[in-house]
Amino acid sequence: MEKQKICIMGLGYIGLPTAVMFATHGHSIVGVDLNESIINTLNNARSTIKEPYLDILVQAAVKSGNLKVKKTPEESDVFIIAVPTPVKADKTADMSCVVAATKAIAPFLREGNLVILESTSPPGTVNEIMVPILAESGLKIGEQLMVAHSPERVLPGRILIELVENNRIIGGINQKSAEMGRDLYKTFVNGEIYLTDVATAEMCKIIENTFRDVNIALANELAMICEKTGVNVWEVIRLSNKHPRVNIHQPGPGVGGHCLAVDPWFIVEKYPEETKIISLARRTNDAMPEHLADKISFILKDISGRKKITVLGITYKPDIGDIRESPIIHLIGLLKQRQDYDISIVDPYVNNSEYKTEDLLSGASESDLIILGVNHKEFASVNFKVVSSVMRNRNLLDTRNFLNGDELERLGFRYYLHGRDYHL
Ligand code: SAJ
Repeated sequence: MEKQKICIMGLGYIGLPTAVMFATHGHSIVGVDLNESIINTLNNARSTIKEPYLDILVQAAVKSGNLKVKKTPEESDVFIIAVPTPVKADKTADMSCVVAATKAIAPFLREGNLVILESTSPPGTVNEIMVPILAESGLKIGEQLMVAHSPERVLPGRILIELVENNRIIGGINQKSAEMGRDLYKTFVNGEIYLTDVATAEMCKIIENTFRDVNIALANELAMICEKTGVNVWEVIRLSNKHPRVNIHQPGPGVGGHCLAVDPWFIVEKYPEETKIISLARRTNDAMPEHLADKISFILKDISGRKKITVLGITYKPDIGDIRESPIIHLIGLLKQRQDYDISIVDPYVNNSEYKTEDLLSGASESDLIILGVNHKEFASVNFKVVSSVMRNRNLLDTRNFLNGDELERLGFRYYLHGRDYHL
């Protein structure tokens, strides 16, 4: 495909990697973001997001002259919208960034342009929210201006690999819009590209993440049942998954991140009557920190004086630094509300002024309980013999079935496993 000028609105977790992929494959990219510090950092060829290999690609894209970052859009061949679509306190989607980005590009649209929405959005967004704004350009939608939805599907921690390898769905407001989208993404996508209509593409994206959320809720419900039964949920899942058609997900402290913990609400908002399983699953996963807080109160109930808890890992999943919607952060909040615990945090991936981290030995010093919150790979090689020597009481709660319980018990720990031990 000949070189295209592509304007990408929003340079976050999806917009930035997408921009550098297009830029390093020969297209000319205008990246637009409202945040001055993001603009300056990127124009200095430094990445604003921690993601494997992204810094190298940002450098290549900016130094080649193919990626320029600014505050406002300009005339282009293609416009890609990759702005956040968070959920509000009332669990409905906050579409203000999509609306603002669509309004911002409207004055720069010309005949023959393609507008693509990548942000995960409630069903109906393209036709009900975007098309009326785009029509204000005076261009005939579907004839002079093409519009498509190509939902992002990449996994944080593997974004660049998955941008290339994953299959993609592109939904167009008509066949031509979808085909133009396919020709563009083929620049760097090696996976299959499936064409469909916008409403189908919107529904696919939401249900993919909902599928995972519902399955995790089932695993979490099973964990709570197993605790009452005195059975080890991890062993139940391991053995059940030997069945050729069973794939039970992993229980844990809850579901975090900006996707699984958010997207299912978009479908609940639109179809409240029908989404009984989906909303119950969402609430089940959201309640897991509460369940763990009860368990922690139980573990610490006989210890007198002020109690200290050491939390290993506060991110929403392992080996990344992202703490958005992290269930462990919710758990810390609940623990602070319930009792005046001393809480120390150990997390090699987090550098955050609100959540100060400590090194392991000072964090564990005089501690009454270690909680393994996230299974960062670094925690697999912790020397718990040394750690135990600085603790006041040797209790350990493993929320992920990550540590060697037998070994810890040999070292004098009382090892509590989420999904197995809980006797109120
Ligand atoms: N989790 C469990 N048990 C499991 C799997 C995950 O408790 O069996 C928890 C994790 O600990 C984490 C949360 O769920 O807190 C989400 O983690 P994840 O790795 O499942 O997914 P995300 O949110 O990082 O990325 C998802 C991906 N969607 C799917 O796998 C269907 C990704 O492909 C999407 O692009 C991304 O959402 C998105 O942006 O929508």
